[in-house]
Amino acid sequence: MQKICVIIPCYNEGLRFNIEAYNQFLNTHQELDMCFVNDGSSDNTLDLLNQLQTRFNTVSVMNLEKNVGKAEAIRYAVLSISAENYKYLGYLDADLSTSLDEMLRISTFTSESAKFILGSRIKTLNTSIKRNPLRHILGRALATIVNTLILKLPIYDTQCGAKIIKTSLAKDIFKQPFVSKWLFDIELLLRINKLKGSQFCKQYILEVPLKKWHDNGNTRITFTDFIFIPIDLLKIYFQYQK
Ligand SMILES: Nc1nc2c(ncn2[C@@H]2O[C@H](COP(=O)(O)OP(=O)(O)O)[C@@H](O)[C@H]2O)c(=O)[nH]1
Ligand SMILES: [Mg+2]
Repeated sequence: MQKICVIIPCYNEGLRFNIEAYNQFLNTHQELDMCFVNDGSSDNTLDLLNQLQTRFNTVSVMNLEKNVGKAEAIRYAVLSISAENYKYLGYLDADLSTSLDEMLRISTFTSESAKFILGSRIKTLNTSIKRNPLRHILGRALATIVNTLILKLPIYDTQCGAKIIKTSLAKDIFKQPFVSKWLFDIELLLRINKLKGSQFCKQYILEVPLKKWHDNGNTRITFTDFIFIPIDLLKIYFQYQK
């Protein structure tokens, strides 16, 4: 089986990067390759990533001299990675709010009928989902707006930072730059809808409830980023109406 490559964008992760968790996982698992993208960090992030690259042949590091933001950093990697080497590409936040074990678990859901897999943060008796309450409320409001007015598909959680996409599909939907900085996951879904239609979305997009998601409470998103979310939503609305 061709392997999955997980892209991990990293911007000034020096203080919160849990290199031990990465070491432990990489020592015992070869199922996932990891491609770290240093997004123009001004701290020691690149050194930490290089340490992992030296230690493990399942790890590669891309380095962007200037900061371009999460969406564009992931887009750069998706377009750079050779489609011949991987059947699926994924992406994951560096803070491991979704753990590497959970990422491995959701990767087992890939199949001919699951071409776009979303980790979903659904809090139930049987899951351990720890989110900042304000972020949770804002997330639910965002999902409601997106479901009813923009995407018109009942996707519970578009914003969880853990996704896996069939490489050929990823190459298509990452081709163009994104209009939003933090809502690019919504743009990806809109692009699939536009390219393939809603029937395809219903058939091939799979939401997998995560068993565990713990916010590490140390967000890289700034207050200004939050202010721009309604503006980004409007940009997306008009961009994808065309
Ligand atoms: N804030 C920020 N994060 C970036 C940037 N480029 C890449 N990232 C990465 O995007 C991921 C998500 O960031 P995080 O702070 O965990 O977001 P949150 O969990 O939604 O609050 C992390 O892996 C960051 O290192 C950037 O320019 N700004
Ligand atoms: Mg985070």
